[in-house]
Amino acid sequence: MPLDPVAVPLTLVSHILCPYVQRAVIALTEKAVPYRRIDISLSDKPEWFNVLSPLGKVPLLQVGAGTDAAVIFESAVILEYLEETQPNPLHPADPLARARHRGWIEFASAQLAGIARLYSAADQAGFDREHAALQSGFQRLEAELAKRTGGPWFAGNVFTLVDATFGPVFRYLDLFEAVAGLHLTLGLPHIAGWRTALASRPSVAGAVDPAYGRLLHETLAAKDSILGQRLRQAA
Ligand SMILES: N[C@@H](CCC(=O)N[C@@H](CS)C(=O)NCC(=O)O)C(=O)O
Repeated sequence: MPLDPVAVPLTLVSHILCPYVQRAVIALTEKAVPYRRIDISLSDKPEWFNVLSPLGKVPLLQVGAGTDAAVIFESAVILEYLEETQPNPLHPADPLARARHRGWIEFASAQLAGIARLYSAADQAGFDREHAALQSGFQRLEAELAKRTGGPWFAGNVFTLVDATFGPVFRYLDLFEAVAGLHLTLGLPHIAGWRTALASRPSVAGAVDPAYGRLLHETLAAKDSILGQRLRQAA
């Protein structure tokens, strides 16, 4: 039974650049669920956030209001909760397909972790290692996409949570390509088509603030890392 958002308000505690927040925003938008968003600073976390967040990470979904509100943490768990309580399913109905999709959501998280290691790598050897690992992950994803019938989405013609989780992954690649000349999905046509479709999906395009591109660029360029150096040189 879907929750009544008026009776049970939802609040997404967020950060302007966080890719894990974006997946929740995309799911909420696709499901047309009203919610309130609160952006916090992660370099100076508010005390109320430290109290609420067991892992000290965004996103958090607060369900309800005031002292009775429940807190859900971990983006994949938030997606599952929204799936179980809100309309417009984004998981396949078939249990086997659903389990496979959960696996690919985990794969998206692994690629995000790899992207964070890539932009933080302080020496060339570490950068090259992370670059190769990410490329190999995208090749594996390409092989998976090649098996599907139809497109442009992960599961063919239906937009699912796997799409919601890869939109934020590919957003990083847009900056890496445009500014740092870094091409992680070159020669992978299925991913290329998927990226184009995701970039023009309103829920994906609208999941970030208009200042996102500039802020991401500034944040990564400030890093004492190989990629930070490249971005500073390109500025
Ligand atoms: N596994 C978590 C990852 C969330 C995460 O890493 N959030 C980052 C921002 S994108 C964060 O809050 N970092 C703050 C910190 O680690 O202190 C999820 O899926 O929700």
